[in-house]
Amino acid sequence: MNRKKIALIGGGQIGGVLAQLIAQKALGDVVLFDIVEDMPQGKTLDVAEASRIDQFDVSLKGTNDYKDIAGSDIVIVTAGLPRKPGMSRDDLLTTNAQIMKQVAEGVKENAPNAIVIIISNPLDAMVTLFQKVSGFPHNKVIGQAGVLDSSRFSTFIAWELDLSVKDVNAMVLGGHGDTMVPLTRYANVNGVPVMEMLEKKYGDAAKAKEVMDAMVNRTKMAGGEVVKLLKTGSAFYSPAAAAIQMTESILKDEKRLLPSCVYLDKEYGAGGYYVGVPAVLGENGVERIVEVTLDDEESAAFQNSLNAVRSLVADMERLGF
Ligand code: A3D
Repeated sequence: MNRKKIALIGGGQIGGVLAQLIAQKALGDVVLFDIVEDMPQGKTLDVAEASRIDQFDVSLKGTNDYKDIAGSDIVIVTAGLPRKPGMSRDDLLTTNAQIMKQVAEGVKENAPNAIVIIISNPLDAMVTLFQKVSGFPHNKVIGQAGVLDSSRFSTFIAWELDLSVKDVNAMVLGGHGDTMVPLTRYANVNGVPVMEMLEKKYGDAAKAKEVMDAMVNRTKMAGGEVVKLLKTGSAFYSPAAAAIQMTESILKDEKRLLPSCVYLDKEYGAGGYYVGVPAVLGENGVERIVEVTLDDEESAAFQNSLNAVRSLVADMERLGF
């Protein structure tokens, strides 16, 4: 059997949706790992029992044993605590760093050739830590944040302009926190600049800017908006959908240009940090990093976000990770 194998580390809210989406899209066989006994076995059984209805033949296995992830082509990590109302992503640092260290050791030992997508927060620090502990090549350790943040931004633009989100192209760069950088100047609807459409709608450049600023702020706070409403956890449908888009691009070698948390050395003057920028994702993981031309204001915002990532990583190192 030549099916791809996808291991999901963490069988909570996002892990469960990931298993279902992978099955429905028949992307490959699924192994769902969690430390909680029986739960991943129960979730995969539940998803598998929809196979007749959804017409898929992939196998699904729940497990508490890392050995079952052997031979995985892709590993998606959601292990870790989600936010509660009032918490920032960075508040999760100590607990999730301990978990991520264990996960990196388990993946290194059992699936050394996998390409890894991290979703656990605080995202930029968790990707950094996974790569450090596993020693995997940088092109094979990627964080998911930008695809989701960009989808949120695109959704708000579509609602504002009252048109299909399918035609909206908008990208968010930077770290996955309040300093993220939605690129307003590049945002367009099938090539037509969003700013131009807003100016026509309101007949006033100042009002158009005000509306765009509000969408930018909502994008930055979008994760917290969901946390506040859910009260018991954070977003899970949309982060899972985002990681699936990245997974598909890698497994099918689509080479899509997706905003991803990737390792930057000389690019963007980052000097050895993981942060969100557009990257081509294909069968080798990160195949290319695309440097967007930023004006002074965008560049300052990106540097500010990079500094936030630097200080988060420094905090993590001070904690001994
Ligand atoms: P949740 O439903 O709590 O699932 C996390 C799972 O991790 C639980 O089932 C735990 O049992 C499991 N777990 C804990 N410790 C370990 C361990 N050592 N090994 C393996 N599994 C373990 O959370 P969730 O699925 O809602 O969110 C998962 C993570 O994703 C959290 O850190 C969130 O903050 C993060 N998240 C990121 C984004 C991004 O866009 C980056 C969006 C939403 C959530």
